[in-house]
Amino acid sequence: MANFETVTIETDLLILGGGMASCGAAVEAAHWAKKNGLKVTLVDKAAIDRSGAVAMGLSAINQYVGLKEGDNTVEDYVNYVKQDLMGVARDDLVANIARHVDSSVHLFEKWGLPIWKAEGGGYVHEGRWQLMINGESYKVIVAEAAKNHLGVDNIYERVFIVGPVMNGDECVGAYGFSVRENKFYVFKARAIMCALGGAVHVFKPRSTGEGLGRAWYPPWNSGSSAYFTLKAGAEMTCQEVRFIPVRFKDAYGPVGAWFLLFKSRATNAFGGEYMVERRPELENWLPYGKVKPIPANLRNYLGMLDVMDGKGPIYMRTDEAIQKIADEFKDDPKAYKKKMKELESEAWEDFLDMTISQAILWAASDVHPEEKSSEIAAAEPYFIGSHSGASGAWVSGPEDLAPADYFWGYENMCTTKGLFAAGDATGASSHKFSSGSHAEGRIAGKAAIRYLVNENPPMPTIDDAKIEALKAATLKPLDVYAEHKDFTSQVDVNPNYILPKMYMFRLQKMMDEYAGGVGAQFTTSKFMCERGLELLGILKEDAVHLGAADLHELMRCWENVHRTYQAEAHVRTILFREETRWPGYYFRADFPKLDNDNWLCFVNCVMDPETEEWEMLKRPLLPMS
Ligand code: SFD
Ligand code: AMP
Repeated sequence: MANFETVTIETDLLILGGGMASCGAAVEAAHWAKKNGLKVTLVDKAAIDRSGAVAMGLSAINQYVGLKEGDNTVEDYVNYVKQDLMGVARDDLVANIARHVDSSVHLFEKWGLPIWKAEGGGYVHEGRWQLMINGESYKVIVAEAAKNHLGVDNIYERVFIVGPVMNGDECVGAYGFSVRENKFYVFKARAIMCALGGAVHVFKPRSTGEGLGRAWYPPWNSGSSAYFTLKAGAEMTCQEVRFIPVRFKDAYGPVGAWFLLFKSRATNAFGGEYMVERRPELENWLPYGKVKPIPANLRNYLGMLDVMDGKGPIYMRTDEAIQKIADEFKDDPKAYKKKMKELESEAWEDFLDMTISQAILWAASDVHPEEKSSEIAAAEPYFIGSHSGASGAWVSGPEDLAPADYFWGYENMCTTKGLFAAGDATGASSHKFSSGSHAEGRIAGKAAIRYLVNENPPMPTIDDAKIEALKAATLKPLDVYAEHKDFTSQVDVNPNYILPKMYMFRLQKMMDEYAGGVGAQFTTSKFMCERGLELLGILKEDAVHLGAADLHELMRCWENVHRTYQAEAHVRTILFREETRWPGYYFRADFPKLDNDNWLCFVNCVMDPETEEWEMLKRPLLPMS
């Protein structure tokens, strides 16, 4: 076996991941831990200054309720989220985040994040819930606060978490390895918070050759939250609710600022506006087809109908939108010129703040947004419980809001005792985005400390033999590669192992073809899902033959194992829900309609961590208490 030192760390609360939710958890948990003499430790596969989805920065904060300003109520936000998800969301979880999110935003501002201010005072809104920011350094600012509260000695960077350490049905820690040194890590903890992000590259991306790796959500979020919680025996929810973002084509520039701030139209190649011409289609999806704003998946769907009718490409009319705003100043040439300059720079900054590659693509292809429209397209599916998807762990709500069936003692605790989750790792509480994920992390971090204080669980003991077995399994791809690499002259073609990239291509191909990816026009059926599961089963058998030449490839191997479990949870749940509830995200060709009588409910699943047998469950949608 590869020669790796084993490093064991004991802590009271272990925070997994260093993204928005974890940085929120760190700040809050550190505060309460200090009062109670407890230790909090955080682990990230990368460096927290630039890790996770906000690594490149963001140009907007998408959840701000404005409670102090009297702009909206918590109920307004709950209604918005529920409507956008075609009726399927946990009111108690969404409300809990909505009532705390503004304070996270105020903290960001206090820590130095520049939020745009209107001339008469107050924040500049992109839309009803969204604030414009100069967010290139957003993550650096949020990470700095987490570091200051936790202390850098309690932060482990560049340590990849492979999975949970279980004692029976209790989660007692996590294990993983350094991606820079030959070290195997075991973290023993009395409570654990999982916030390892969403999942990208489970489906075949649109770019498979040149541009491979470019995706909307970060490719380094690879399904670790789903794997960790599933392997800890936690119940999962909404695993069918993937997110398909419509984005500027090929470099995935965001559309929110264009639709909401610049009030741009999107039109097909014939100049027709699908949101207007296809309006009658919305009658087929009532009551959600009639709500405002029209749910994201239905907006997608109307555009997709145009594409399927051969009316593509679809264009964002940036030129027209900019011109329309500037025209208000056309009687004053000096003011007009100034406004044009300002709009032009806002257009570029929107991308430079969070999707730099889109600005590069514009520059490389001679696009002047004030002169020329740009193509937009529906992207490949992503798993992201914090945005407009909903997949994640099924967690307890807060005592004052959750109905009895949704409450088991501590906010954001999974159905596995002592394991908490937040951000992309929790389901049925969509539209939290960066700010809501931070707020949810704070909620979970505080609840985890309360759990430690109230229940005082013992520091776990973990059998040495179990640690050795986990270590051997974790490092196996290095051994497989070392043993067989000289069998062929070409390292990527070898009958004795499969390299992580090949494995990923295989996973992506089957998900694309059988589970409704871009290549299948987002369409699947019972028979396609069943065949997909058969092929996934064979892929899982082959995972033991993954080979890794170095630490980086070892990480790639485990990322792909994590993706596989996210994929399986997804296909099983799509198969179980016999209706089409989110056209524009996916279609069940054999059940092409909404079925509110039978399926206005959550679909949950649990995987037995040992036998890996799955149980599918229906859970009722209950209002807040
Ligand atoms: O415009 C392991 N998001 C947006 N949110 C906004 O508020 N405004 C926007 O403008 C947003 N847009 C946007 C967004 C994201 C991206 C990528 C783009 C545009 C291009 C969404 C938010 O970013 C998102 O909701 C939150 O970041 C979610 O927070 P969290 O904590 O659940 O996930 P994370 O921040 O990605 O952090 C994950 C962490 O886990 C680590 N990790 N560590 C150890 N071992 C492993 N195995 C690990 N696997 C992952 C990561 O390194 C990271 O630290 S817009 O498009 O809507
Ligand atoms: P996006 O850039 O698509 O992630 O959008 C940012 C925010 O604006 C999210 O809260 C979206 O739900 C919202 N949004 C984007 N486009 C629209 C639209 N056409 N109508 C209403 N809300 C939108």
